Amino acid sequence: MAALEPKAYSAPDKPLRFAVIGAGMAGILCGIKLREAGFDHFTIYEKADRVGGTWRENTYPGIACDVPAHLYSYSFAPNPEWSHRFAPGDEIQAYFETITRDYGLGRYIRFGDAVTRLRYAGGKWNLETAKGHRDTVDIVLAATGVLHHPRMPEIEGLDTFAGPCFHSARWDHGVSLEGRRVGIVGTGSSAVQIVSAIVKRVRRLVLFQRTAQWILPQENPPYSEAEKEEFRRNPRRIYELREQLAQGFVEHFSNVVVDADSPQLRLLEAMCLANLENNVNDPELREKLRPRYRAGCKRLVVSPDFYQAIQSPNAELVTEAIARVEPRGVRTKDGRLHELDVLVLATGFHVDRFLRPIEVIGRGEKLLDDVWNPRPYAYLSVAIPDFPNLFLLNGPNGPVGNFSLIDVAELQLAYILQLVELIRAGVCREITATHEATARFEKDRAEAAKKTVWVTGCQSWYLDDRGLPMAWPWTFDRFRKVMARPTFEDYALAL
Ligand code: N01
Repeated sequence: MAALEPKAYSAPDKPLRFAVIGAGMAGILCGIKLREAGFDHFTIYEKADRVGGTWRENTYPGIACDVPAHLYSYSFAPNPEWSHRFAPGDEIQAYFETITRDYGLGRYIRFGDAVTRLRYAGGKWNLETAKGHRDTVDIVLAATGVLHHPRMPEIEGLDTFAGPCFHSARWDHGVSLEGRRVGIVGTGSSAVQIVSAIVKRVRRLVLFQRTAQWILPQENPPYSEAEKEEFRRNPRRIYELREQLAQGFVEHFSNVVVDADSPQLRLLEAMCLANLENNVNDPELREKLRPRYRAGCKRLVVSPDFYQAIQSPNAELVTEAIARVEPRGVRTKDGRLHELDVLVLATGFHVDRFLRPIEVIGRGEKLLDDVWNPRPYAYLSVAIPDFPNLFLLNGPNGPVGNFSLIDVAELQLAYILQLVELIRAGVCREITATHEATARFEKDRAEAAKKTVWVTGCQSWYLDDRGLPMAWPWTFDRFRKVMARPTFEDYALAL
C-alpha cells in the first residue's frame, strides 16, 4: 500500500476533465455521480438526440423490462409511480428523461454527435466526433451499452421483400399492423413480447422459430392507486420492496444460473416445463415449442401469455428452416411460401462491440480493435491494460443478464470513482489494469464458466467465439464484494 501514498506528485492543479460516452442508463448515472463527487468538468457525448439508450431505441409493441421496476431504478431515485411490477418501456424512458431533468444534466450532454476517435497521448485522451468537435480529457467513462448493435440475419433475398421489413430495435411506427399478415423471425425476449402484444391486431401472425425457448410464466400485475400512494407517502416502503426483490432475484435467478447443479435451477426448469405442459393444448404444437436444452441455458424468457398468444387461431408457429425471403413473403425449406405484408426481424444484437465502432488508440498506439481481436475482455469488466484512465460500465464479461444492470453500473461506477480518487489526490496521474491481473481474471473466469448453465448445450448470445460465456460466471454477491473496493495491486499507477 506504500505505493499509494501521495509522494512526488501533487494533486492536479486543474480540475480533472471527463468524457462520458453515451447518455443511456449508465451515462446518466455517471453524470449524477460525478457531480455528487464534486467533479463538474465533463461532457456526456450522445450520438442520438435524446437520452435513454436501450429504452430510446427499443420501442416495439409490448416492450417491458424483465427485471421488476422497483429493482430496475437507480437506488437513489425510487419511483413511486411505476404502473406495473415489470415496467413498460415508455415508462422507463420517461423515468430516465425525468431524472436527467431533475439532476440538471442537460447542460452537460452534447446530443447528436457521435464520438469517432479516442487517442491516448501525453497522459490525456484526445477525443474527436463525427462533426469534427475535439476535446481533451483526463478520464473516459464508456457507457455505451451491450445490446446495442442490431444483428441482421443472413437470409438470402432479405432485401427483396416487397413490404416493410425492420429489426425489433428499429421499429417503424409508421407501418400499420391492423388487419395485415405479419411475420416475425426469432423467439427471444423481444419476439415473445411482440407476439403477445400484436396477435390480436393483425390478420395473421407467423412466427419463424429456429430454436424453442423455455418460458417462465411471470404475471405482471399493476400497482393499485393505494399502493402507489403508500410509496409516495413512505419511500421507505420502496426501499424495503427493492431489498425483497433484489434478494429474490439473486436467490432464484442470478446465483442459480451460475451453478448448473443447483436445486433451485431444477425448480426453475420444473416451472417452465409445467407452463408448457399445462398451457399448450395441441400435442404437436407442444412438441414444437419444447426446448431440447436446459432452462436458463439461453437467457430465460419471461411471459405470462406467450403460449396463449401463439395458440390464437390467426397465429402459426413455423419450425421449418427459412430458405429465403421473396418479394411476397418467406419461403421455408419445405418449399412453402408464407405470404406476408410486414416482416419483423427480432434477431438480437452483436454483443461484442461495446464502445466500438469508435477507433480507440491506447498507450503505444495500440488499437482497441486489435487488442479485442478475436474477442473483447476487460479486467473485472471495467479496465483494459494499455488503455489508461479509460473505464467501462457494463463492459465485457460483467453480470449482463444476471441482475438489474442499473445495480451493476452503480457498483462499477463506485469502484471506478475510488480509482479516480487516486488521481484527484495526487497519488498518480495514470491508472491501468495490469496484464497479469487481467490474465488471471480471464483464466479464473473461463474456469468458473464451466459450471454455469450457459454451457450445458445450447447456442446463445452469452457465448463467445470459443463457446465460453461472456457473462460474469460467479454469484452476484461475489460481484458486489469485488466491486466494493479495488485491489490496487492489480493496477499500475504511474506519475
Ligand atoms: O434477441 P435474442 P432478443 N434465422 O438474441 C433468432 C434483452 N431483452 O432481442 O435461438 C432464424 O435473445 C434466434 O434464434 P436461435 C434480454 O437480455 C430483454 O430477443 O439463435 N432465426 C433467437 O430466437 C435478451 O436476452 C427484454 O436459434 C434467427 C432470436 O433470433 C436480449 O435482450 C426484452 C436468425 C434472437 O434472440 C436479446 O433479446 C428484449 C436467423 N438467421 C430483450 N438469427 C426484457 O427485458 C437469429 N435468429 C423483457
